[in-house]
Amino acid sequence: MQINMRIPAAFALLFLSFLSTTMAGAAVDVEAPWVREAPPASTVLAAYMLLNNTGDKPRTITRIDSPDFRDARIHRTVVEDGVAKMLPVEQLQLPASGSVTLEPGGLHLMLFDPQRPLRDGDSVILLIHDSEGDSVTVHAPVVRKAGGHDHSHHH
Ligand SMILES: [Cu+2]
Repeated sequence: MQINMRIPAAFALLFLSFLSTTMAGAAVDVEAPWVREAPPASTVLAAYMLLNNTGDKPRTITRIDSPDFRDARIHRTVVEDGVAKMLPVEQLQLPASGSVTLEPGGLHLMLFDPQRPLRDGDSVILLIHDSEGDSVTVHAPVVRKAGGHDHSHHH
């Protein structure tokens, strides 16, 4: 009797995991998200990731935000006359079956005023919203890495 009771539950779980996989496939898929650990005095951090559009229609990322920070903005680093500048990016276009990379020295997510001190090994939540009204929740590890100081420039 106990076994008979458990089998439907197992099938329900299988069905639920199938559903969530299907729903994730309809939206944007995020690979290798990470947040660069900032110096202790810094209140600005940068996050990087690979955004994949698994669908056959273009998608637009309209906003990325985080409950772990007061604010978050997508930026692009450009070098003009040998000086690195960061420009706001209002929207990120993902071509059909294409991807966009946020990486040091290029596109990145700027994270302002963490709600708690964040050190290497911690994890933060990022919410990626798109023009279809879908959103993806991502757990991004905080990593200590040298170089590519996107967060240390003027704001
Ligand atoms: Cu920036």
